Amino acid sequence: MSTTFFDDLPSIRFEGTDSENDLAYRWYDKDRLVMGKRMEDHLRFAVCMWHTFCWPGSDVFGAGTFDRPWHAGANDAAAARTKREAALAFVEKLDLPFYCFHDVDVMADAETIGDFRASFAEAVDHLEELQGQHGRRLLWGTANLFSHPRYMAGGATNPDPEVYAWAASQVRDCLEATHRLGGQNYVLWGGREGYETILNTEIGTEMDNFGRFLNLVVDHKHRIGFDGAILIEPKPHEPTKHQYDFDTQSVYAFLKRYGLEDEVKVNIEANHATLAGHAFEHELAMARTLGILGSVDANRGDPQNGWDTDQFPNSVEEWTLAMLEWLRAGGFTTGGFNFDAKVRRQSIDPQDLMLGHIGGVDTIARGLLNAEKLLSDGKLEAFREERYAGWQDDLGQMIHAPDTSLADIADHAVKADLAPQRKSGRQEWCENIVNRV
Ligand code: XUL
Ligand code: CO
Repeated sequence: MSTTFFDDLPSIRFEGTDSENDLAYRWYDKDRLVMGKRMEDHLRFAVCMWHTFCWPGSDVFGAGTFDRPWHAGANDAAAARTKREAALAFVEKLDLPFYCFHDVDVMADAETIGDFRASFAEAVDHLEELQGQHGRRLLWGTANLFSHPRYMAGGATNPDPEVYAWAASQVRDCLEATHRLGGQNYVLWGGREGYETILNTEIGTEMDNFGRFLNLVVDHKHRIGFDGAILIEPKPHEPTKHQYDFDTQSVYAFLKRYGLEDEVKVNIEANHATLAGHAFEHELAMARTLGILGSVDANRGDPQNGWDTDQFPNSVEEWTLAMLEWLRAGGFTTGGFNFDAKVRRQSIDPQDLMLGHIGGVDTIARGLLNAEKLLSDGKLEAFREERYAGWQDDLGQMIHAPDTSLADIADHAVKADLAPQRKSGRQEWCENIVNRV
């Protein structure tokens, strides 16, 4: 096929804030240097296959609304091929460097394990060709262990070891494909790695099985020489009532328990943070502090409802705060910002897909520039440093000295008759500083 679905759409370029063109970037100037690094290399944007090309615009009450040619009939080899061609051409038009996929997003439907492997292998051969043709790269691959009815009770936490073995086959193939396609990371999102009711669930068995699975994945990564990162994507619930990868702190506890804290990092999704009752920047700060910040899924929720709406980012305020944490963490090594986002169900034109990405890209680019300003002006950093300065003094040092006991510290307080002076936390001043940019 020589033409693709997106042929009528233009290529998107940076035109600056004075541009009247809807189909242009206003803030994302890929070659602009920010703290010594090109914007493109900082942000490492990726387009996701599943929402952008596979989801037909359906919801729990209604059928698909998008008329993409590959949705017309069965998801057979020809339809999957057309979809892959359209997808890579689209990413090139947006001039973004990466894309991401689940195994099932890129292949024809297949029921038996043999057919599944063959169909996926065919897709991977074709993707390798398309990556070269369009000059695009793979940010991460992942196996879908949640859509097929076989996974109704989970993949690696399924009570049935036969389902676990099926999951192992999908993950082995997808990890190897990711490696072969030059993928930078491999993601595991435990969509059904949790439970619906505690009444029928052995939490201990499920967590041990999940820990074993993750250890086997890490072992396989080393066996095949994949040097990308293995990432867990935290989410507290949806589709199941409770998911074991609840948030970054829970994932860290899980990794510690199964000896994986130096092997596995997190892929933080903005709306999953919201669902866990956290701010997006909280999850970034936590991952930075625990040393497990891997990558980011850049999609927001809706503050008025409690489900995973996966909308394109459009709050510069939210992204300024996020980028501040992200820059403090030193940015990405293997990770990137993946648009795990979908346009609304009434946004049926191909152009709407572009507008969603353009808005998201510009919002994040603007957040980056704001965070750069905040860091280079240094007021917030200086205030934080001053707030904790006591820990550099004698008492702070004594508290952390290896042979200091609780009694030593208590005796010091009594002997010195300590009467600590209260100091303002200056929250409103901090907020005003942020709002000034
Ligand atoms: C679901 C979600 C997934 C993962 C990949 O909420 O975010 O799409 O990003 O499985
Ligand atoms: Co995601």
